[in-house]
Amino acid sequence: MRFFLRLLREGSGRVLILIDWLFRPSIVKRSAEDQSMVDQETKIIKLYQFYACPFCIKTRRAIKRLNLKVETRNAQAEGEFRKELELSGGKIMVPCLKLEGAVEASWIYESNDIIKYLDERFQ
Ligand SMILES: N[C@@H](CCC(=O)N[C@@H](CS)C(=O)NCC(=O)O)C(=O)O
Repeated sequence: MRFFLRLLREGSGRVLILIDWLFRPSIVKRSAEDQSMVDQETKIIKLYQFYACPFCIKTRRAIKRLNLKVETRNAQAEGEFRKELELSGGKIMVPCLKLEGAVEASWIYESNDIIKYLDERFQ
């Protein structure tokens, strides 16, 4: 059952990726100076995600729309990013946004909360 649910999610995710690609969002435009400030600010932001997860696709679309350079980290495959998400973020659920701080990082789960945070900060 779990396998079929995963298959369904992967399949629908790939269809969404195609739709997302066909209907690209209109992108926020900034002056070169403003964009450079935003690029500076987004250096500490990382998106932990799965490639074909519908919630991740929605979040990546918002990042694209807001014209943000946010590094994406694959948390699907076993490895350093998945482990970090579980141990430091608190659980394996994607998308999850990591905001690196001088002392510690904060982690935002839930696609709607991530998009709200990015919209409020960068729109
Ligand atoms: N309500 C969450 C749902 C996120 C969710 O269900 N993510 C799935 C992937 S599509 C997940 O992380 N599952 C954990 C796993 O597969 O290990 C959101 O909107 O971000």
